[in-house]
Amino acid sequence: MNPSTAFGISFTDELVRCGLREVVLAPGSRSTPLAMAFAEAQRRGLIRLHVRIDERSASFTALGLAKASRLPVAVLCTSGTAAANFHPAVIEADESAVPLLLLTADRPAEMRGTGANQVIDQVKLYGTAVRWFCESGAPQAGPPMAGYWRSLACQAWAHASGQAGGLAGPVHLNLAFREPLVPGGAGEPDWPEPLDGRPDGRPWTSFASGHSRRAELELPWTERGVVVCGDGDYDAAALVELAGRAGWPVLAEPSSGARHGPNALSAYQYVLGTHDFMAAHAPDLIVSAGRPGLSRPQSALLGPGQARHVVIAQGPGRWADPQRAATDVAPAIRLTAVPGSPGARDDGACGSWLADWRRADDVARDAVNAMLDDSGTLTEPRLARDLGAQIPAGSLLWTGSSLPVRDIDCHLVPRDDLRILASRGASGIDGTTSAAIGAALAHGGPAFALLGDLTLLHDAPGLALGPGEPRPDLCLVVVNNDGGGIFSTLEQAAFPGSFERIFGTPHGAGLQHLAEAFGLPYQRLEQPADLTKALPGTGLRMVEAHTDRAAGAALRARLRDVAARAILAIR
Ligand SMILES: Cc1ncc(C[n+]2csc(CCOP(=O)(O)OP(=O)(O)O)c2C)c(N)n1
Ligand SMILES: [Mg+2]
Repeated sequence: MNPSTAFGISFTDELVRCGLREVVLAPGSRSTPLAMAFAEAQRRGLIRLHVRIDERSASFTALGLAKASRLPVAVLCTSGTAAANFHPAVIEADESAVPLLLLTADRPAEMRGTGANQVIDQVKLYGTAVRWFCESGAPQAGPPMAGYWRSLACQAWAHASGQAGGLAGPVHLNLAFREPLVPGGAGEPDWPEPLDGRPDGRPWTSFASGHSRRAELELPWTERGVVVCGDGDYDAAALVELAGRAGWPVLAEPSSGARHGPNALSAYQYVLGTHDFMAAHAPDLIVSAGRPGLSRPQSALLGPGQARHVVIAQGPGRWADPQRAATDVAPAIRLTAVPGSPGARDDGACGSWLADWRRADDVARDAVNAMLDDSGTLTEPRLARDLGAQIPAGSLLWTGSSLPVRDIDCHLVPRDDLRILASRGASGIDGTTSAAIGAALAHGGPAFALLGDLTLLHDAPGLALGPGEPRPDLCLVVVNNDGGGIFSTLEQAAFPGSFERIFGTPHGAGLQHLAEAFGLPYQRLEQPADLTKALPGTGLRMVEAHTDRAAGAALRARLRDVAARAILAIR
């Protein structure tokens, strides 16, 4: 057996022992030893292998798989610019703490800097975006290597998964291979040492986890508290429970996993945007978690003010406080002196605080719904609302950056039977098709994605699934407003001379042709009622709705206005 093959077999076996179940690869020659080992592992039913043409799509597919499964996913590519195409997904994985094993094949040291074909500097290619980097060195026969390769796999797994004690995230192994890259057959000498791992299928290194007790911040109860939940994979249930005990409203972004329970509001963005209500309902205490970042009123709430602002850390060394307004950062909270609980001071404090927020939320939602229903036309906010309400229990919903995630945020009625994900770490519009496909593949139930047209086009290669590839049950619902609708809601829209070309970026692409090119079933929505008929189905499919950017911006302004008036009319 040659060294490259020996490495591929033992490294793959060790990753499987660690728990690896999903691998994505893009084709190339230098990565052959691992590609062949992964294909063999798939043949033996140990892993599921996904093959993509484009490394950027491959890495975002891995991101989606890892995000939905909460397990490290390996993604393999060849040397050269192939490796650079992983970078956007690496950044998103870093920012949103998604465990990825980035396996970039490379030429051995003696070929670097020589002008050899497809050689670039891949050492620490992703800079500080990875939890750990290792330049493995080309496999060779002796000194004994099996222990090194197996230990390396475990080390990478531990850093990616967070078992090494840090925050989960991406890990980069730059793997040099010398030829021969393929198994040599019978003529090759036997490998000089046993390649076996530990007995009983155990990993080479096991990591004890759960030994560090999380310090809790003791927080005395106050009536005027709010819980703000941003994007992220954290203990949302604990925050929902905290808000329930404390009598605080939950202002939860869709991808926080916290928009459920009786205190979760659905139209909170409208409430936050209503100045007079907020002036009368300034909280004394804000507890925020995850990465909030969907609107200016939400940023204003989290900005400097009089409130005590406790930020729940996303993990070791990571918390979100873009306004630098946090008064405390803590891994968890223990609420004390809650009225009605043993030992609490009973000063009859349970007043109208939560009721006021709920009432404002109710009237805002009713006013907005009435306006959306009255027009009878298929608008972006209505589509988002109806999609969020109509998809079946147990569905996964991937929300694209830009207006889709915001429209869902403004109109999603709390549900505890949905899993909502988004790439909100770096909030790119890149890789979204692939990330949604990856997440749908891991979800194992019906999946839907709400995407803008530019977002879909940005990752059109992600639609290219070869004939032998695992296919997701995913309905891509594309809001086609022929460009970046979000810019029509920003100050840039006031500069009509250049706006359309440099911000609006119309493309005129016929998405039905794109669907056809990739062999996807396609439906066009003409009116709101069409959505119900378009959602059922299996496999990867596309549903498109044509909307208008400027009209959408005007409608959103009218919705804010009608919601604010309804809130201010409360007696
Ligand atoms: C990779 C990347 N490039 C550029 C941006 C800036 N950006 C934010 S939203 C947006 C437009 C998105 O358009 P579309 O997907 O059609 O959604 P819409 O705004 O119409 O809802 C752009 C270009 C980004 N977030 N990520
Ligand atoms: Mg658009």
